Amino acid sequence: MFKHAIVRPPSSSFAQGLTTTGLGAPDLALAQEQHREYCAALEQCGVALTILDPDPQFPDSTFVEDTAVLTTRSAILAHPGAASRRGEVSSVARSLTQFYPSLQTIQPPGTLDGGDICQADDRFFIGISERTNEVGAQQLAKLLEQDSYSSSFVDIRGLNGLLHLKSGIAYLGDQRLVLTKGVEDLAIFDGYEIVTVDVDENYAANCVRVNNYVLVAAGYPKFSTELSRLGYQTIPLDVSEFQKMDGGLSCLSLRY
Ligand code: CIR
Repeated sequence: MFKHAIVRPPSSSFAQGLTTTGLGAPDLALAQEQHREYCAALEQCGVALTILDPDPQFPDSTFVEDTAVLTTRSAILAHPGAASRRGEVSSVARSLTQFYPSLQTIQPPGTLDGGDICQADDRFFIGISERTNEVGAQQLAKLLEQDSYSSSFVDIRGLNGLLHLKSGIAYLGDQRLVLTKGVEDLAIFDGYEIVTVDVDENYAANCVRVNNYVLVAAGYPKFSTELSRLGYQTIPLDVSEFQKMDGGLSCLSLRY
């Protein structure tokens, strides 16, 4: 069960963030409205929100997930792969000190983005990507091992153009993984029940199980119907403006 989440609304500089999508500039007012609905959904799931101030110094800072890896056993600060994002970590760290007695951290030359980390109960899938390098992945695995978690590395470089591992996978609980077509054949996922996302709904793979609900991107009917058929209560959310900036549902919060 998640009790808390940290979020940060998009700031006035949001449109200056990193993006590869070519989907055009985001509409800030609409992004702010979508973010409010996202926050309301998290509250509906039963989590208490810490809402950080928007920070125009860091255009991508609404994607708080990338700044840390949080478990019930410890908090590990990331060292984001994009240099323009490294300054986002300190304000999140300040907020985490209220909840964790100590914070650990990924050290350079290691780089790591939280979006590359997928927890499946006591096991972590760690994506090696354009943002998370082997050194960062090894550091994280070592820290998690101290907390009795196991880790598996998933190299997604060149796979389907995924920015982060969680752009292509999500853990629903109950040994059930959501996977996009590009990653479903990786043997590392053997043993899990797989929910495959059709290529034309790829973006929907970045869904988030939060307590008794699954947050899903609105506009992907096949995937949403499949989740309902499996017995999940879904909350569809329009995140079009965040998608334009290469972000999705999971990136917008740190849940713990
Ligand atoms: C970036 O490129 O870093 C941001 N524009 C998007 C980050 C999305 N985060 C995520 O998928 N965890």
